[in-house]
Amino acid sequence: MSQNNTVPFPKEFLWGGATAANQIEGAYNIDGKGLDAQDLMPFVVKEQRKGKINMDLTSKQFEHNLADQDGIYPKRFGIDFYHRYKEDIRLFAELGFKVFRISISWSRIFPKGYEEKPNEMGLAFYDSVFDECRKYGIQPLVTLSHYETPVGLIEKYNGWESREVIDHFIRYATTVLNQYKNKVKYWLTFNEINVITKSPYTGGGIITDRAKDPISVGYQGAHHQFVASALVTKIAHSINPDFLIGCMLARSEIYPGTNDPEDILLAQKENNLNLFFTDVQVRGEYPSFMDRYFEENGINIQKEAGDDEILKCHPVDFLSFSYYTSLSVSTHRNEEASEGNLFQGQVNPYLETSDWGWQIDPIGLRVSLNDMYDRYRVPLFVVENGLGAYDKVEDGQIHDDYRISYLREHIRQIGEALCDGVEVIGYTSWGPIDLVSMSTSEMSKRYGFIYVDQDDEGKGTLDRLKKDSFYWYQRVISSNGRDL
Ligand code: BGP
Repeated sequence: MSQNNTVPFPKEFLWGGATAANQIEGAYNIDGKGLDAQDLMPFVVKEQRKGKINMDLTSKQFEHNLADQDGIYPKRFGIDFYHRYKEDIRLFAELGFKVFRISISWSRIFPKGYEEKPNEMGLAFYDSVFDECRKYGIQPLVTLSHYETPVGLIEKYNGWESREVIDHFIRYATTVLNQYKNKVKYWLTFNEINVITKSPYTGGGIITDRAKDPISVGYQGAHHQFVASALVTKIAHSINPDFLIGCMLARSEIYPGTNDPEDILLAQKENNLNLFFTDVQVRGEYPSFMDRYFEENGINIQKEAGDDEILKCHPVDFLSFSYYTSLSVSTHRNEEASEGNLFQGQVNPYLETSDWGWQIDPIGLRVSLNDMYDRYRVPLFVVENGLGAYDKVEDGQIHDDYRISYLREHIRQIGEALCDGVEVIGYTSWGPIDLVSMSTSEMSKRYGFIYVDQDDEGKGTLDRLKKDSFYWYQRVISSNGRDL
């Protein structure tokens, strides 16, 4: 960190934690909520996992899971935040949170996604959640869509494959932006918008074997989301000019595996493919390198007249991203692949790995922050970062020094980036309270400062327990990053 030992974090730095409705709320069929894409994702037994985790559903699996009442679908029960939000937010307040990232479950507000009128009980729930945050001076940071496409829109339109979903999203977004205009300032449109091209079902509620053009459907869905996001940005600014609207990217810094120029080129191409999404949402236009990529890969995007202008006129106010790991790519054969939930590269021998095989690279976060700030010159917000690990309860205590060390090193690198001159406005670690894993629906993959007594099958008391990392993060926040 800086030589003179001053704290690089600005006074108003937004410290906090990040969650998503589908991974915490539960209550999947209560108070009028409709089903969403994640309610159909089953628990994946570890032994059944090979290589890249499949987070897509075929048409047949979709129909099966929709009717299935016997399987284990952990996102249907979450950690019962729906009934325990007061206790949980009180614990976040005790941690000293300045900000709490949460998503609104679209199908709690519009159960099938295409109704004309919202579900009042759904709106009332988030009113209470935001009131509770306000009681403690915690700013909500709200994601409008965190992999939660309503099942009604999947059945009717095959999700974001269809342009018609844009209008339904706008109706939903306008409803909640108006409803919470005095309670929420920070908004994100789509979580990890690039994921739609890796897993169309996760990112866009798209069942690939139902798509007209399966090769293009990921990018087509992304285009629809770009347009929807830009229009929502426009509407948001007219509802409340103080709103700050961000995009959200799953960022991995991509390294060349060797210094063979072919590898340098490959890494540059992969970084560009990753940053294509923020190029559109921050700079407001498709970058030129994508023309060649689309052509070489047989991808055809249907744009309508006026789309380019919409993108150009309504860029986001800030760029947020998740960062868990870096990736290495090479043209040289290397059988060993590193793991991640959706992104895979080669094993980097300089890095250690997590219990789930994700490579740990705090310096990669600093590199990413610098790269993105150089490219975009807009405020950056790290809205996800954390370590999924097995925890052991011993005499009512959890000694998670491995988590502390992961987070400490990443926060330290954010401090370094601030000293490099990068504008970083906040940090929300992923899963401040244990929650259901996105990729495998496990409960045993834990990220929290707060332990939740529940196993993979949903058994347990649901009691909340503070881990060692709880007291550590509390000190980090109260010292504004000085005491790491
Ligand atoms: C991100 C998602 C989160 C989240 C996290 C960790 O990609 O935005 O929803 O869960 O990854 O992934 P996992 O839960 O698979 O460990």
